[in-house]
Amino acid sequence: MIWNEAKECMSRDEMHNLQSKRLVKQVSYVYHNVEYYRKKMQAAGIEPGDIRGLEDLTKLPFTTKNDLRDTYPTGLFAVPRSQIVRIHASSGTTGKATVVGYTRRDIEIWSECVARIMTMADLTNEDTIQVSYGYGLFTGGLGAHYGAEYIGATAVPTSTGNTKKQLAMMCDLGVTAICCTPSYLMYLTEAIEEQGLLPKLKLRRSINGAEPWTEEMRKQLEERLHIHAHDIYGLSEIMGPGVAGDCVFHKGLHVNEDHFLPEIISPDTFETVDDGVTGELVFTTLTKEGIPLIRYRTKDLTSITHEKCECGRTTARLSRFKGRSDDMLIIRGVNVFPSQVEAALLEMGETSANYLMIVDRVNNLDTLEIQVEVDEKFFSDEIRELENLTRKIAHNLQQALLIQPKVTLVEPKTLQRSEGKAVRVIDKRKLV
Ligand code: DLL
Repeated sequence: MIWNEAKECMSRDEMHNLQSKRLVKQVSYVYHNVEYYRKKMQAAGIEPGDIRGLEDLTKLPFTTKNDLRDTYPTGLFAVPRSQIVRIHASSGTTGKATVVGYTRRDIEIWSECVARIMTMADLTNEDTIQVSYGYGLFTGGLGAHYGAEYIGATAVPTSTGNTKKQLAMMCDLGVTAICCTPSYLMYLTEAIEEQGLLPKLKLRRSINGAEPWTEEMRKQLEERLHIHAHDIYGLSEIMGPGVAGDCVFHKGLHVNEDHFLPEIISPDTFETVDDGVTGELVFTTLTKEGIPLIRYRTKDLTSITHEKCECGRTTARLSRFKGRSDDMLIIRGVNVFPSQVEAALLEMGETSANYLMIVDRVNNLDTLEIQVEVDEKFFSDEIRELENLTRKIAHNLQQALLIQPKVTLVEPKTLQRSEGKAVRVIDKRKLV
């Protein structure tokens, strides 16, 4: 089944024309409604009239997370607050979150994009879909939920955590599909095996994303749970889950290209690279009203193909994501930048900015330990004082990162110094 055949199967020429038309409109829209963009375009010597179609795309300046930080919280919104019906947020590179806003039409389009991807994964209104992504400022829960309702399926909004309840719902309600991070599905798989629940499950599909995973991990999940596992990609800045997803042939993630225009660039030269060559994914929103973004650098590394897929869809496909070109970590589905740790530590004054993040995966769940060097002035031999300080640091870091790290204090000048780039992160996770 294809949710929107007219859009997902149009000829490449038709798609090119549609994207060109929408690009011209979106550029004029941001120019006239977002002061920051107007100034940015003026500084680059560009007027909306200079952009006549896709061939002029590369004349436009890039947008990065820094632009969102500089305009925090809502400086890139293109409509008054009265037209914003929903806010989501994700981690910024320092203390400040990245805030995004949606109009009613944005939510409608988002829901359709997720509906297309669920349909690609063979889900229909006959399915019962458990949504085990977090509901809240994170886009995963509500994004998947609206898509599930859009196709008329039965949504079960369990959100994250409470594995016992998750498993009870799955068994008792005859859940046929689950949306969650691949690492959480791996964790659930172990619990299912341990408790011998597989015969009680009706699960047949999963839709996993929000973090990098491998083809090997997909195969393992499929074999151990007797399901088909699908990849879903998205990011808050562009929309949330549903920017792209893979069909039953698993030959790359189909981009909802009539709404999000993809480019792959070399992160070094910023030039467009050829189909099949790995580079950084850049998106221009084509129909966004709340927070339209022009040439947004996702920092995600992948390659693209424009060949028609066996499933009949003609939309461009992205290869499985290969990592990122910046230092963002995804820990239990939460985006974490080392710079957030640094900012939080420096704000406290009692610690130095010397820290080491150790990320691991134990029983399929991510763990984060942060070793922190205490400032000489505040270092004490009193165990109670050190315990209090540890608790305080852990609390502040949890507030900043939105996940609970294990904090270990180390004596001044014990973390290894480096002559070049400081090593701030040791990621011991193996993706399989
Ligand atoms: O993670 C949106 C989402 C929710 C996608 C649920 C899929 C499922 P952010 O929190 O803004 O949004 O994080 C976006 O997560 O730039 C990638 O680095 C990473 N990411 C998301 N999906 C995938 C995937 C959501 N399928 C960032 N494979 C992105 C690899 C992914 N990385």
